[in-house]
Amino acid sequence: MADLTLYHASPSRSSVVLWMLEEVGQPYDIKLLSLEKGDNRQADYLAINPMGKVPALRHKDTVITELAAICTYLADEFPQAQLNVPIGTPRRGVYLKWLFFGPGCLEPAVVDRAAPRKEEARRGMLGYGDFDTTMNVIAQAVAEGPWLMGGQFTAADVVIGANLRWGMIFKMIPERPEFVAYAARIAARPAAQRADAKDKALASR
Ligand SMILES: N[C@@H](CCC(=O)N[C@@H](CS)C(=O)NCC(=O)O)C(=O)O
Repeated sequence: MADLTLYHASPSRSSVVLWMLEEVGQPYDIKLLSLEKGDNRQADYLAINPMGKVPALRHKDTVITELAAICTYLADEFPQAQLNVPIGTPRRGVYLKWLFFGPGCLEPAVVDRAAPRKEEARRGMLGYGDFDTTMNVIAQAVAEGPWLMGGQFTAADVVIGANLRWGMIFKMIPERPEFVAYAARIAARPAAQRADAKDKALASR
């Protein structure tokens, strides 16, 4: 049994952590849940994540939830994979900005657009401001690339990149040339390819 166990539904937001685990390269087990059958609402899983959501990651005796937190944790815990920017480096501030930008700005901007409110919220009330500004900020960062932190691929690319990839597949994010080129760079990564293949096999079970 590996020290790391991913509670996963295939495909879902936990697929982001599956990719991250492939980037990290440490052994891990998968506990597959069916959201359709409501496995995530059963008492044994609610004891792991009371939110009833995937992903959750067990590392030894500790359970971590929230995909951006899990990716940040894995990058710091296994620095040999060089997916983090270490404490003590000012650039870490920028790296953390992108890790928080995923769940704090990108995801709410995309979800709000897909499921709009009856009454439009004031820009100042929304943490992401507005959809177009959010997209422009990311487009500029990935255009400079190849990765969000320049030459170094990091956990921030997993968090933001997965969201862009899925968002474009589901037509929730515009296929801007900067995003398409960034997604192609991601798709060429062996770890992303391994994760995609594993997820496909798991989904067909
Ligand atoms: N804030 C969570 C969101 C996780 C999430 O919404 N997961 C979905 C799958 S994509 C889920 O578990 N849905 C099942 C449900 O809510 O019943 C994260 O970023 O990890």
